[in-house]
Amino acid sequence: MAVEETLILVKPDGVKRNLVGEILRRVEAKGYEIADLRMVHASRALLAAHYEEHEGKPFYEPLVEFMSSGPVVAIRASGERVIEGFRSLAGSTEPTSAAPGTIRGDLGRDWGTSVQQNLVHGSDSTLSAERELALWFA
Ligand code: DAT
Ligand code: MG
Repeated sequence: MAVEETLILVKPDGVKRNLVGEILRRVEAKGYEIADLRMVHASRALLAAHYEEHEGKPFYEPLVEFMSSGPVVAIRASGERVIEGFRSLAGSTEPTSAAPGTIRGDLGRDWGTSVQQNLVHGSDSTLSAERELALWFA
């Protein structure tokens, strides 16, 4: 299996809660390499491009609103099967029911705004990883 790269985002809730270090620690402890990292207060245009697959869904507007509510940390991580591996570290989308041991399961919960504040984003395929890395590390 070839070495892959993926885009990880620590979302505004993770930054506000001072969990950047804890999330990076888990990525590094798993053995992935932090190849690049930047803090960004994302523009609406960047978020629209990033979340284009969700445009028109009921949660789209609140999602873009939330993602522009504060800075996020964008990480280029690399390693064998890192795309799948980080999705596994992150846990399932809903933090309340995400498995303990995962980032969302251990550190996230429902704060009254449904599944929105789930701390991290991770690319879900080689195609989306390539597309998303080009957006965030242009
Ligand atoms: P994931 O982040 O696990 O890949 P996704 O790509 O389906 O999940 O959705 C992107 C983000 O949108 C997700 O992290 C949180 C939000 N979201 C997804 N489904 C939602 C829903 N039913 N209600 C509110 N927010 C939702
Ligand atoms: Mg997704």
